[in-house]
Amino acid sequence: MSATTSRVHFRTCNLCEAMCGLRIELEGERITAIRGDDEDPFSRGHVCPKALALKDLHEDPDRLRHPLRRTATGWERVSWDSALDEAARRLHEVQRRYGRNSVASYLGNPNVHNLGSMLFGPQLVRALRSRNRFSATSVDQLPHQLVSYFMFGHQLLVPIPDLDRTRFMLVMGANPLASNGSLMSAPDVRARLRAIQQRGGRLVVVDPRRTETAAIADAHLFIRPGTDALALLALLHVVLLESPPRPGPLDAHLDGLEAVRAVAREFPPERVAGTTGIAADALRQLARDFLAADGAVCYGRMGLSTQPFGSLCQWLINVLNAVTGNLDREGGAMFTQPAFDIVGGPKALGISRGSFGRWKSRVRGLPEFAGELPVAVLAEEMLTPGEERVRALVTVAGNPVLSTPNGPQLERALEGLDFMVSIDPYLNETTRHAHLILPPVSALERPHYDVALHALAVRNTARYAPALFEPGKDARHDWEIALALQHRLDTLNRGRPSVRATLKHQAMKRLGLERVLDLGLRLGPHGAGFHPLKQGLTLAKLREAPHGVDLGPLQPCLLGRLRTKDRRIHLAPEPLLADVQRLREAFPEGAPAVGGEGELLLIGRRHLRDNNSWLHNVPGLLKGKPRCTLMVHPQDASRLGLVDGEGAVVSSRVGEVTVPVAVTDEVMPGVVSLPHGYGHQRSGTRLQVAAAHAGASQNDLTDDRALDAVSGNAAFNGTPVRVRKALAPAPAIPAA
Ligand SMILES: Nc1nc2c(c(=O)[nH]1)N[C@H]1C(S)=C(S)[C@@H](COP(=O)(O)OP(=O)(O)OC[C@H]3O[C@@H](n4cnc5c(=O)[nH]c(N)nc54)[C@H](O)[C@@H]3O)O[C@H]1N2
Ligand SMILES: Nc1nc2c(c(=O)[nH]1)N[C@H]1C(S)=C(S)[C@@H](COP(=O)(O)OP(=O)(O)OC[C@H]3O[C@@H](n4cnc5c(=O)[nH]c(N)nc54)[C@H](O)[C@@H]3O)O[C@H]1N2
Ligand code: SF4
Ligand SMILES: [Mo]
Repeated sequence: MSATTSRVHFRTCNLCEAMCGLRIELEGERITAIRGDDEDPFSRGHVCPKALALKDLHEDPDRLRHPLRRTATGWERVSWDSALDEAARRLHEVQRRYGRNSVASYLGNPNVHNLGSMLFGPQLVRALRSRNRFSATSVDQLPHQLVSYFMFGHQLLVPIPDLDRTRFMLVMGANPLASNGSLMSAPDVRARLRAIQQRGGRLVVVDPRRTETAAIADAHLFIRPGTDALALLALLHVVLLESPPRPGPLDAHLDGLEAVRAVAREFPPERVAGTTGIAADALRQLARDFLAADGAVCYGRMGLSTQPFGSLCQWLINVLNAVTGNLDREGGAMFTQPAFDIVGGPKALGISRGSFGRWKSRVRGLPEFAGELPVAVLAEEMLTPGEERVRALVTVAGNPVLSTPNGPQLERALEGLDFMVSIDPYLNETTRHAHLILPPVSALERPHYDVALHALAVRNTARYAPALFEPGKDARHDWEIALALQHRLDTLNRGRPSVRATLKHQAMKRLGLERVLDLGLRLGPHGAGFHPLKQGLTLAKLREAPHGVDLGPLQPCLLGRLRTKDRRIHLAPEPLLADVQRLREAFPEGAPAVGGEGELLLIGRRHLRDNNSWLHNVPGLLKGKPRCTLMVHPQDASRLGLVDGEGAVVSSRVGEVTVPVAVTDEVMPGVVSLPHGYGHQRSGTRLQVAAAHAGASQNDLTDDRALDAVSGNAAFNGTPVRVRKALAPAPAIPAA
């Protein structure tokens, strides 16, 4: 019998945006507990049930540990060298035959939570030299970035609610109690929202569903999906035309106020009440309460970004915060100053301030933003014949079959590709179409620092953790895979090996992650620079502070960080102003905004125990009642003959799914809600647990033609659907 030693390891949870500090207890190499780290100054001991999944994911027998190569009969294990050589050679061959743009890339959400991918991923994409770059950005927060680029001159100068000091928070289309906050990293968001009320402030939620967040709010207003831009214009109408001006710290730096006022003039609350479903009095009161508060902030997330007027919504939110004097002010919408500054940071990171329309997608002519095209066009770029048709794909930490609109069409397109390689730890709905799968180490085998999320947090903090486990000898980090593939592609593109390039590659490899991070920390706003005696952050200092370092509350800083060429804040960027015409046409005066005859509007939802598509192989998170149900209002249910717990067939322009019904007045009449990220019934995957809790994919219904017209972001929310009673019972979803 050998005595095992116990030890404790501290790290940050990488699963959602909240960055909770974890205290992981081990006996030898076995994890015995994962708890919240009480000494983390930011998360103060908070965790959610997903934290435990880090252990399950690490130990998951389905998680791939070696590169796999597809054969006629299944999958075979191959060596890293042969997999990387083959991947580079085949991508290069496709590009040589059909042109650079015939290879596309798709980067999924977990890249953002991965230090190595943040620092080394962009270089792999660059080595592909293709205009067909895609990512989860365009099914998520693209409107925020586009609007920040237009208004503040940098796509990542995204205003963050000053949650801990605000006295009035208007939440539109976000459900932080389930999502734990997004573009608002805030561990224990429930306590932080409650604290607003405890200091005498108010929380108001505008959502077509009475969500978990709405349930703790002081007021909840139902809104018809897709009509938020109208409601925001009405709020601006009251603020700009019916109320005395409220001076703000940035007034002298705002351009375009008159243009905004002219638009707002057209939309008094009475003009939008019928369409939005919010009474004129309620809108007027909301605007006045917002104005009266000493520090107010309007915050809108997925429900506003992923709808047909996503960019208008995010723009009008920034305008509302600015004209009420709440932009860049304590208690309002502020800008984080992270230790590793991706806005002011080194260009080498590959994060540009943004760009718009430098090229267009081949088939539909949608504009690029910051070097990427909207992923809603990916399938058509593969399926539509012609020069530069996409014939090969690289996916990195993405599951677009389940996460992008019209998933089934994308599946058909993937089947027709000449070549596909996926950097991913799972054989799932997307990677099953790959020829090669290159699995990285698990999250516990890598060092962690949240380059992206520290930059979007409600407080300036920094926290670093070394790897908990040594990766196996034959395991590769995401960044190592990216760098190795990039080097091979560069060599093939050059046509001959180059001593200089090889030396550079070796230098990068040796330099490694941690030295790049140290450099970023030293050069950042809280950094020590290179002066040995200067106080300030270095990686060494973060290593000495395993619970993280508190760098204080957000500070007004916009004027110093503004990146517009004229150093002004642009309240009325032309492309957004112009899009108001589309809004007028979509909702003429007096128009009710329900779907067409017999149609219901489908919206999404998140649950605390899900995380997009990829935590469904963790048994502990699937306990309890099945969650992939269609919420239907009792009135609609009785009209359509739908019964709680029985099946319904939901159909849209692009597809059909059968799901169990949950009858509830949580959703407003005319609206149905289904979560995304399910649909694990597809054959040929290696996800034993998920397959037994398959559910149906919401993106078998969402439409690749439904977009926010300005940015090209997917408009998942408000998909018109028809619902009928299923004749056969819904496929059984066994409880765990
Ligand atoms: N547990 C869990 N946490 C997560 C995730 C997860 O899958 N599970 N995903 C993570 C990711 S990638 C992200 S981006 C964030 C997202 O974070 P959130 O945006 O907070 O998450 P959602 O739950 O999608 O919230 C969107 C809300 O918009 C509402 N809505 C839908 N349509 C409309 C509309 O037209 N108008 C208005 N006003 N509201 C509308 C929906 O009812 C829903 O309540 O969550 C992150 N955190
Ligand atoms: N209908 C609808 N669709 C949506 C949404 C919605 O609200 N409604 N939400 C959208 C949003 S906000 C987002 S962010 C997207 C997410 O879209 P995606 O990023 O495409 O999908 P995920 O489900 O997050 O899948 C993540 C993939 O990364 C892999 N992975 C996990 N960790 C790592 C890692 O460390 N390294 C590597 N290489 N791979 C890893 C997983 O195995 C999985 O294959 O979905 C979007 N889709
Ligand atoms: S809230 Fe997010 S960061 Fe915190 S433990 Fe849960 S999944 Fe991890
Ligand atoms: Mo997301």
